[in-house]
Amino acid sequence: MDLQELSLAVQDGDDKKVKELVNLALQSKVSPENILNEGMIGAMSDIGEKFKNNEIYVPEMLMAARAMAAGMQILEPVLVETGVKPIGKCVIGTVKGDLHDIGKNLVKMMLKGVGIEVVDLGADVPSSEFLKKAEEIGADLVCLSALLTTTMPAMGDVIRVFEQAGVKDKYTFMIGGAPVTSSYAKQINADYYTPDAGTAADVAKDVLVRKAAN
Ligand code: B1M
Repeated sequence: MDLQELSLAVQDGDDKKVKELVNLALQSKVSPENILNEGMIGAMSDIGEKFKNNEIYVPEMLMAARAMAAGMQILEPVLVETGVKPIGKCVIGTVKGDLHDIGKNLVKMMLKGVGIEVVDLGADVPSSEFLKKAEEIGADLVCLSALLTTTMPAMGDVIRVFEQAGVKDKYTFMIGGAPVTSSYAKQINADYYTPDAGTAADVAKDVLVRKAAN
Protein backbone atom coordinates (compact mmCIF):
# COMPACT_ATOMS: atom_id res chain seq x y z
CA MET A 1 0.00 0.00 0.00
CA ASP A 2 1.26 3.48 -0.93
CA LEU A 3 1.75 5.56 2.23
CA GLN A 4 2.00 8.79 0.27
CA GLU A 5 -1.80 9.11 0.33
CA LEU A 6 -1.71 8.88 4.14
CA SER A 7 1.02 11.52 4.33
CA LEU A 8 -1.07 13.86 2.17
CA ALA A 9 -4.18 13.25 4.29
CA VAL A 10 -2.19 14.20 7.44
CA GLN A 11 -0.91 17.33 5.72
CA ASP A 12 -4.44 18.22 4.60
CA GLY A 13 -5.66 17.84 8.19
CA ASP A 14 -8.24 15.28 7.03
CA ASP A 15 -8.59 13.25 10.24
CA LYS A 16 -11.40 11.04 8.91
CA LYS A 17 -9.33 9.98 5.90
CA VAL A 18 -6.25 9.49 8.10
CA LYS A 19 -8.18 7.04 10.31
CA GLU A 20 -9.47 5.16 7.26
CA LEU A 21 -6.01 4.91 5.69
CA VAL A 22 -4.29 3.82 8.91
CA ASN A 23 -6.88 1.06 9.34
CA LEU A 24 -6.47 0.06 5.71
CA ALA A 25 -2.67 -0.03 6.01
CA LEU A 26 -2.89 -2.23 9.11
CA GLN A 27 -5.34 -4.57 7.36
CA SER A 28 -2.92 -4.71 4.41
CA LYS A 29 -0.21 -5.85 6.87
CA VAL A 30 1.96 -2.74 6.49
CA SER A 31 4.13 -2.63 9.63
CA PRO A 32 2.98 -0.06 12.23
CA GLU A 33 6.54 1.37 12.28
CA ASN A 34 6.37 2.09 8.52
CA ILE A 35 2.92 3.63 8.84
CA LEU A 36 4.26 5.90 11.58
CA ASN A 37 7.61 6.82 10.02
CA GLU A 38 6.72 7.04 6.34
CA GLY A 39 3.05 7.99 6.50
CA MET A 40 2.90 10.32 9.49
CA ILE A 41 6.23 11.64 10.83
CA GLY A 42 7.33 12.46 7.29
CA ALA A 43 4.11 14.43 6.83
CA MET A 44 4.91 16.61 9.85
CA SER A 45 8.39 17.39 8.46
CA ASP A 46 6.80 18.52 5.18
CA ILE A 47 4.32 20.63 7.14
CA GLY A 48 7.22 22.25 9.05
CA GLU A 49 8.99 23.12 5.79
CA LYS A 50 5.84 24.68 4.35
CA PHE A 51 5.34 26.71 7.52
CA LYS A 52 8.94 27.93 7.40
CA ASN A 53 8.42 29.01 3.77
CA ASN A 54 5.15 30.82 4.60
CA GLU A 55 3.18 28.43 2.38
CA ILE A 56 0.90 27.55 5.32
CA TYR A 57 0.10 29.15 8.69
CA VAL A 58 -0.62 28.05 12.30
CA PRO A 59 -4.24 26.85 11.68
CA GLU A 60 -3.04 24.42 8.98
CA MET A 61 -0.27 23.17 11.29
CA LEU A 62 -2.84 22.63 14.01
CA MET A 63 -5.16 20.71 11.68
CA ALA A 64 -2.28 18.48 10.58
CA ALA A 65 -1.38 17.86 14.24
CA ARG A 66 -4.99 16.85 14.97
CA ALA A 67 -5.08 14.52 11.97
CA MET A 68 -1.84 12.91 13.16
CA ALA A 69 -3.32 12.47 16.65
CA ALA A 70 -6.38 10.77 15.13
CA GLY A 71 -4.13 8.28 13.34
CA MET A 72 -2.03 7.75 16.47
CA GLN A 73 -5.12 6.73 18.44
CA ILE A 74 -5.41 3.70 16.18
CA LEU A 75 -1.67 2.98 15.93
CA GLU A 76 -0.71 3.38 19.58
CA PRO A 77 -2.26 0.17 20.95
CA VAL A 78 -0.69 -1.81 18.12
CA LEU A 79 2.76 -0.33 18.76
CA VAL A 80 2.58 -0.59 22.53
CA GLU A 81 1.45 -4.24 22.77
CA THR A 82 4.11 -5.82 24.92
CA GLY A 83 2.82 -7.97 27.73
CA VAL A 84 5.91 -7.52 29.93
CA LYS A 85 5.72 -6.24 33.50
CA PRO A 86 7.08 -2.71 34.04
CA ILE A 87 10.89 -2.49 34.18
CA GLY A 88 10.79 1.03 35.67
CA LYS A 89 8.85 4.25 36.04
CA CYS A 90 9.06 7.52 34.19
CA VAL A 91 7.49 10.96 34.18
CA ILE A 92 7.37 12.73 30.84
CA GLY A 93 6.21 16.12 29.64
CA THR A 94 6.79 19.02 27.30
CA VAL A 95 8.35 21.87 29.25
CA LYS A 96 6.80 25.17 30.33
CA GLY A 97 5.73 27.47 27.51
CA ASP A 98 5.77 24.74 24.86
CA LEU A 99 2.58 23.28 23.39
CA HIS A 100 4.16 20.79 20.98
CA ASP A 101 3.24 17.32 22.17
CA ILE A 102 3.37 15.01 19.15
CA GLY A 103 7.03 14.02 19.59
CA LYS A 104 6.59 13.68 23.34
CA ASN A 105 3.60 11.39 22.76
CA LEU A 106 5.69 9.22 20.46
CA VAL A 107 8.45 8.95 23.06
CA LYS A 108 5.82 8.01 25.65
CA MET A 109 4.47 5.32 23.39
CA MET A 110 7.90 3.82 22.68
CA LEU A 111 8.80 3.86 26.39
CA LYS A 112 5.59 1.98 27.13
CA GLY A 113 6.51 -0.38 24.31
CA VAL A 114 9.74 -1.44 26.08
CA GLY A 115 7.82 -2.04 29.31
CA ILE A 116 8.25 1.23 31.20
CA GLU A 117 5.36 2.63 33.26
CA VAL A 118 4.87 6.21 32.05
CA VAL A 119 3.09 9.11 33.73
CA ASP A 120 2.43 11.79 31.12
CA LEU A 121 2.19 15.32 32.52
CA GLY A 122 1.15 16.74 29.15
CA ALA A 123 2.46 19.92 27.55
CA ASP A 124 3.37 23.36 28.98
CA VAL A 125 4.28 21.72 32.28
CA PRO A 126 5.64 23.93 35.11
CA SER A 127 9.09 22.79 36.29
CA SER A 128 7.91 22.06 39.84
CA GLU A 129 5.28 19.60 38.52
CA PHE A 130 8.01 17.26 37.28
CA LEU A 131 9.55 17.16 40.76
CA LYS A 132 6.20 16.70 42.48
CA LYS A 133 5.11 13.78 40.30
CA ALA A 134 8.54 12.10 40.15
CA GLU A 135 8.76 12.05 43.94
CA GLU A 136 5.14 10.93 44.28
CA ILE A 137 5.44 7.87 42.03
CA GLY A 138 9.10 7.06 42.79
CA ALA A 139 10.15 7.54 39.17
CA ASP A 140 13.46 6.34 37.78
CA LEU A 141 13.48 8.59 34.74
CA VAL A 142 12.47 12.19 34.05
CA CYS A 143 11.89 12.77 30.33
CA LEU A 144 11.67 16.29 28.94
CA SER A 145 10.69 17.43 25.48
CA ALA A 146 11.04 20.91 23.91
CA LEU A 147 10.41 21.95 20.31
CA LEU A 148 11.17 25.66 20.47
CA THR A 149 14.55 27.31 20.87
CA THR A 150 12.81 29.68 23.29
CA THR A 151 11.58 26.86 25.57
CA MET A 152 14.77 24.78 25.66
CA PRO A 153 16.04 26.72 28.72
CA ALA A 154 12.99 25.47 30.64
CA MET A 155 14.57 21.99 30.53
CA GLY A 156 17.49 23.41 32.51
CA ASP A 157 14.99 24.99 34.92
CA VAL A 158 13.46 21.56 35.62
CA ILE A 159 16.86 20.07 36.43
CA ARG A 160 17.69 23.03 38.68
CA VAL A 161 14.45 22.46 40.64
CA PHE A 162 15.58 18.87 41.36
CA GLU A 163 19.07 20.09 42.28
CA GLN A 164 17.68 22.68 44.66
CA ALA A 165 15.51 20.02 46.31
CA GLY A 166 18.67 17.89 46.75
CA VAL A 167 17.22 14.93 44.81
CA LYS A 168 18.73 15.30 41.33
CA ASP A 169 20.94 12.21 41.68
CA LYS A 170 17.94 9.95 42.35
CA TYR A 171 16.80 10.33 38.76
CA THR A 172 18.08 9.92 35.21
CA PHE A 173 17.23 12.95 33.07
CA MET A 174 16.58 12.39 29.38
CA ILE A 175 15.93 15.25 27.00
CA GLY A 176 14.99 15.60 23.35
CA GLY A 177 13.12 17.58 20.72
CA ALA A 178 14.05 19.03 17.33
CA PRO A 179 16.31 21.91 18.49
CA VAL A 180 17.97 19.95 21.33
CA THR A 181 21.52 18.56 21.05
CA SER A 182 23.85 16.41 23.13
CA SER A 183 26.06 19.40 23.87
CA TYR A 184 23.00 21.21 25.21
CA ALA A 185 22.29 18.19 27.42
CA LYS A 186 25.81 18.49 28.88
CA GLN A 187 25.35 22.22 29.35
CA ILE A 188 22.21 21.79 31.50
CA ASN A 189 23.45 18.71 33.35
CA ALA A 190 21.00 16.25 31.76
CA ASP A 191 22.12 12.63 31.56
CA TYR A 192 21.09 11.76 28.00
CA TYR A 193 20.02 13.44 24.79
CA THR A 194 18.41 11.19 22.20
CA PRO A 195 17.34 12.31 18.72
CA ASP A 196 14.21 10.21 18.29
CA ALA A 197 11.60 8.17 20.13
CA GLY A 198 13.07 4.77 19.26
CA THR A 199 16.54 5.71 20.53
CA ALA A 200 14.99 7.25 23.67
CA ALA A 201 13.29 3.92 24.43
CA ASP A 202 16.50 1.94 23.81
CA VAL A 203 18.54 4.21 26.08
CA ALA A 204 15.85 4.24 28.79
CA LYS A 205 15.68 0.45 28.77
CA ASP A 206 19.45 0.18 28.96
CA VAL A 207 19.57 2.60 31.93
CA LEU A 208 16.92 0.61 33.80
CA VAL A 209 18.49 -2.78 33.07
CA ARG A 210 21.86 -1.48 34.37
CA LYS A 211 20.15 0.02 37.43
CA ALA A 212 18.44 -3.29 38.21
CA ALA A 213 21.76 -5.14 37.91
CA ASN A 214 23.43 -2.88 40.54
CO1 B1M B 1 5.16 24.72 15.88
N1 B1M B 1 7.01 25.19 15.46
N2 B1M B 1 4.87 26.49 16.64
N3 B1M B 1 3.31 24.15 16.11
N4 B1M B 1 5.58 23.24 14.81
C1 B1M B 1 7.86 24.14 14.92
C2 B1M B 1 8.57 23.38 16.04
C3 B1M B 1 8.87 24.97 14.00
C4 B1M B 1 10.24 24.29 13.80
C5 B1M B 1 8.17 25.26 12.63
C6 B1M B 1 9.09 26.03 11.67
O1 B1M B 1 9.26 27.22 11.82
N5 B1M B 1 9.66 25.35 10.70
C7 B1M B 1 8.95 26.31 14.78
C8 B1M B 1 10.02 26.39 15.88
C9 B1M B 1 11.17 27.31 15.51
C10 B1M B 1 12.19 27.31 16.59
O2 B1M B 1 11.95 27.52 17.74
N6 B1M B 1 13.40 27.05 16.17
C11 B1M B 1 7.54 26.39 15.37
C12 B1M B 1 6.92 27.58 15.81
C13 B1M B 1 7.70 28.87 15.52
C14 B1M B 1 5.67 27.60 16.46
C15 B1M B 1 4.91 28.83 17.02
C16 B1M B 1 5.79 29.87 17.75
C17 B1M B 1 4.15 29.43 15.81
C18 B1M B 1 3.39 30.71 16.09
O3 B1M B 1 2.49 30.73 16.88
N7 B1M B 1 3.83 31.73 15.41
C19 B1M B 1 3.88 28.17 17.99
C20 B1M B 1 4.40 28.00 19.42
C21 B1M B 1 3.34 27.50 20.36
C22 B1M B 1 3.93 27.07 21.68
O4 B1M B 1 4.40 25.94 21.81
N8 B1M B 1 3.94 27.94 22.67
C23 B1M B 1 3.73 26.84 17.32
C24 B1M B 1 2.56 26.09 17.38
C25 B1M B 1 2.37 24.86 16.77
C26 B1M B 1 1.03 24.13 16.77
C27 B1M B 1 0.27 24.25 18.09
C28 B1M B 1 0.19 24.72 15.66
C29 B1M B 1 1.47 22.68 16.35
C30 B1M B 1 1.71 21.73 17.55
C31 B1M B 1 0.52 20.86 17.87
C32 B1M B 1 0.89 19.76 18.81
O5 B1M B 1 2.03 19.35 19.01
N9 B1M B 1 -0.16 19.27 19.44
C33 B1M B 1 2.83 22.93 15.71
C34 B1M B 1 3.50 21.99 14.87
C35 B1M B 1 2.69 20.78 14.46
C36 B1M B 1 4.84 22.18 14.44
C37 B1M B 1 5.66 21.32 13.45
C38 B1M B 1 5.12 21.57 12.05
C39 B1M B 1 5.66 19.83 13.67
C40 B1M B 1 6.14 19.39 15.06
C41 B1M B 1 5.94 17.91 15.15
O6 B1M B 1 4.96 17.46 15.72
N10 B1M B 1 6.84 17.14 14.51
C42 B1M B 1 7.13 21.88 13.70
C43 B1M B 1 8.02 21.78 12.46
C44 B1M B 1 8.95 20.58 12.50
O7 B1M B 1 9.21 19.98 13.52
N11 B1M B 1 9.48 20.24 11.36
C45 B1M B 1 6.88 23.17 14.35
C46 B1M B 1 6.72 15.67 14.43
C47 B1M B 1 7.28 15.06 15.72
C48 B1M B 1 7.17 13.56 15.59
O8 B1M B 1 8.65 15.43 15.78
O9 B1M B 1 8.33 16.76 17.91
O10 B1M B 1 10.56 16.75 16.69
P1 B1M B 1 9.30 16.05 17.10
O11 B1M B 1 9.72 14.75 17.92
C49 B1M B 1 10.72 13.86 17.49
C50 B1M B 1 12.12 14.19 18.03
O12 B1M B 1 12.35 15.59 18.19
C51 B1M B 1 12.21 13.38 19.27
O13 B1M B 1 11.41 12.22 19.00
C52 B1M B 1 10.35 12.54 18.12
C53 B1M B 1 10.16 11.49 17.03
O14 B1M B 1 10.93 10.39 17.07
N12 B1M B 1 11.82 13.89 20.56
C54 B1M B 1 12.42 13.40 21.68
C55 B1M B 1 10.89 14.77 20.95
N13 B1M B 1 10.85 14.89 22.27
C56 B1M B 1 11.79 14.04 22.76
C57 B1M B 1 12.16 13.73 24.08
C58 B1M B 1 13.17 12.77 24.26
C59 B1M B 1 13.80 12.17 23.16
C60 B1M B 1 13.43 12.46 21.88
O15 B1M B 1 13.62 12.39 25.47
C61 B1M B 1 12.86 12.66 26.59
